Amino acid sequence: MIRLSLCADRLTRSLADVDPEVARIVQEEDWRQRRGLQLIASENLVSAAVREAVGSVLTDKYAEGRPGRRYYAGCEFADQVEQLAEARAREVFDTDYQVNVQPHSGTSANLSVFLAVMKPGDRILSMDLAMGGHLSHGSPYNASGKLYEPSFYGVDKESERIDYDEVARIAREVRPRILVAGASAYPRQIDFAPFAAIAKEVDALLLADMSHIAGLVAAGEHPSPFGHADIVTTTTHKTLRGPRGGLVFCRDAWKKRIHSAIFPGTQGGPLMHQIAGKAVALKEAAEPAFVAYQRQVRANARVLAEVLVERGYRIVSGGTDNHLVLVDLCERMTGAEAETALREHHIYVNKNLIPFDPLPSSKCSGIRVGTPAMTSRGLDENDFRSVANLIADILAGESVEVAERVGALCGEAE
Ligand code: DSN
Repeated sequence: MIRLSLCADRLTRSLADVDPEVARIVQEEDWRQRRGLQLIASENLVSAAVREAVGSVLTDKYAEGRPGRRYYAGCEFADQVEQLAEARAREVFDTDYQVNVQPHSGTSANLSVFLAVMKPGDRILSMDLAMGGHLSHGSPYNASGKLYEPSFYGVDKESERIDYDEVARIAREVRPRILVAGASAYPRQIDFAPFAAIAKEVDALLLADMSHIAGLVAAGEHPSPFGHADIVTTTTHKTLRGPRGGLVFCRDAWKKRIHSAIFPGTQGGPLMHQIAGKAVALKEAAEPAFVAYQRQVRANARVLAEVLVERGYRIVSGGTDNHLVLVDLCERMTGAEAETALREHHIYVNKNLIPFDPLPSSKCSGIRVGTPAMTSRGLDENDFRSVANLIADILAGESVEVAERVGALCGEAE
């Protein structure tokens, strides 16, 4: 029958066959990722298994609601995969907190938390975006800063680390409803115990946004916020090495409000294919190889910082405890110029403000360099020594054999 064969055709024809234009773009992005050094600290490379789950038929299913209590029929497999993701999330982070695996992103996870526990106009105290914080923690450009009243703490001018006494001083003054511990460009360990003590003293809730460090936390390579924070949010696609998305964990008392703030509060139907990918990534994160991977991520970041110091750059806070290095370009060029120069040689970093940066965010005095993605490709400390020297050579305008050296590192990574 013509009708049937047309249907079958639509369901089975390949992307390259149906849409060569998009197929080409995907292929070129695949090539760009393989032939370059991916050093953007918030990026990583998922496994083929995660990609298979994300590209599965689960994308077709509407499953509004929670497992076992959906608004649509036919959710038995959606329930299974979501319950699996929830159980694995608790196991990976060794926690009995409640979890919701439906947030589409870290920002939507944070917005749902704010909706759950605050009224418009309530106060948030978080790290200043210009000091390493995140847009969704009260930036005036984000809904979190438009609906709520934000105040910010920064880092100490000398140590360029969080000064917990200063956080406490501001918290006493501001009396926030929520204190946020979490950053997107902070190379040092975050100590959740003093944050919890401050929150308790001023009667605030502590939200730990561990998006950048979730993989390190899962592997025991960074202290855990569980047991300290009332609510923990994370993205799944950074050091955790899953598909794009978010998770929210909370103590029992906040369970009902958090679930309903995610759906129907801020989202409609969950992305079941993404949730399947999260489940796979969380299984991978429970394997011993994941611990070895996270140790290598940190070791690589340390070498990167050391060599850049040898090459005359200043590293914000003097080093790194995690997966990223914040490089002060010491006025030799702006972060924007460095980003462009490196990109021309297939090395991808992002311009970044450094603490107390005199330049605007369109220029920046620094770059942020991260090790998760290239460590996923198999690079070790020796390779990262070469990566750091390559970066320094390019920024110094020495382009001798740069293409070959980048190519060798990418080949190394195959
Ligand atoms: N955009 C991410 C980062 O680069 O850190 C945070 O959402």
